Amino acid sequence: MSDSSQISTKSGLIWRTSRPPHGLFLCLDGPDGAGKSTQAARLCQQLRSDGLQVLAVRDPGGTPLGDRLRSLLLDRDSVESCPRAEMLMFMASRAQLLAEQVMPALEAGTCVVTDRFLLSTLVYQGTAGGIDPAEIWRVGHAATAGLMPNLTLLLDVSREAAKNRMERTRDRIESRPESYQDAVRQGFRSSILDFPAPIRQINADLDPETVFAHILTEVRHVMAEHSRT
Ligand code: T5A
Repeated sequence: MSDSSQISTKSGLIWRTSRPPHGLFLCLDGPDGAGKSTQAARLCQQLRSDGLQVLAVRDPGGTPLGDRLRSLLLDRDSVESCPRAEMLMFMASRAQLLAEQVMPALEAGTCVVTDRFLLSTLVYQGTAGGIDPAEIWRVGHAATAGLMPNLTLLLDVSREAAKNRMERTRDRIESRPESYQDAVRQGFRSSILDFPAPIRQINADLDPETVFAHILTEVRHVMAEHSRT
C-alpha cells in the first residue's frame, strides 16, 4: 500500500497507517466481555448511515483460512497447541485477512472496522501468555506488512462487568483461569503507554449508549484528521 504514512517505530520496525485516498482502518479491542462486538456493529451502522462504504471483519477469522484457524484456536474440543504455535496461527489468520479483505477494501477507499487486531496477540499471547513481546512485534510486522489501524479503541472493562456479560459457553481462551484474564486486563491497560499507533482507552463498564458516544467522539476526531492528510 503506497498511500500510507510512517507513524512510528517499535522494536526497530517501522509502522504505518492508511491515508487518503485509501480508507480509514479502525479497530475495537479489549478483554473478553468488554462489548467489542456490540460496539463494532453499532459503529458500522453509524458510519454506513453517514454514507461511508464500510467493511466489518473479525480477527481471527473473516476468510476461509481464517475461519478454519479460528476453529483450531478457539473450539473447546480442538487439538492442543504450544504458545508459539498458537501465536503463529493468530498471525496467519491475520495475514490472510489483510491480504484477502482489509487491503483491497482500504485501497478501494472503504472504511474497515475490525473486531480485534495485533494488540490482542501482544496481550493474550505476550503479556498473559509469556511470549517475549519483542518477538510478537517482529512476527506481527511480517504478518501485517507494518500496517496499523488509524485508531484502536481499547474497551477497558472491570472483571465484574465482564463476568456478568459472559454467560454463554466460553471458548478455549476464555476458559483459561482468572489469573490469565487478570493479566490480559492489565496487559491492555499498560499497552497504551508505548503503542506505536493512535490508541484511546474507553471505559466499557458504562452503559452501551454512553460507551458508543465516547467511541463516536474519538472516531469523528480521527476521521477529520484522516481527511486532512
Ligand atoms: N485472542 C484473539 C487471542 O488470544 N489472541 C489474538 O491475537 C486474538 C485476535 C476470541 C478469543 O481469542 C482471543 C481473545 C478471545 O478470547 P473474540 O471472538 O473477539 O476473540 O471473543 P470475545 O472477546 O469473547 O468476543 P465476544 O463477542 O464474545 O465479546 P465482546 O465482543 O467483548 O462482547 P459482546 O459485544 O459480544 O457483548 C457480550 C454481552 O454483553 C452485553 C451484550 O449485549 C452481550 O450480551 N453488553 C453489555 N452489557 C452491559 N453494558 C455494556 N456496555 C455492554 N456491552 C455489551
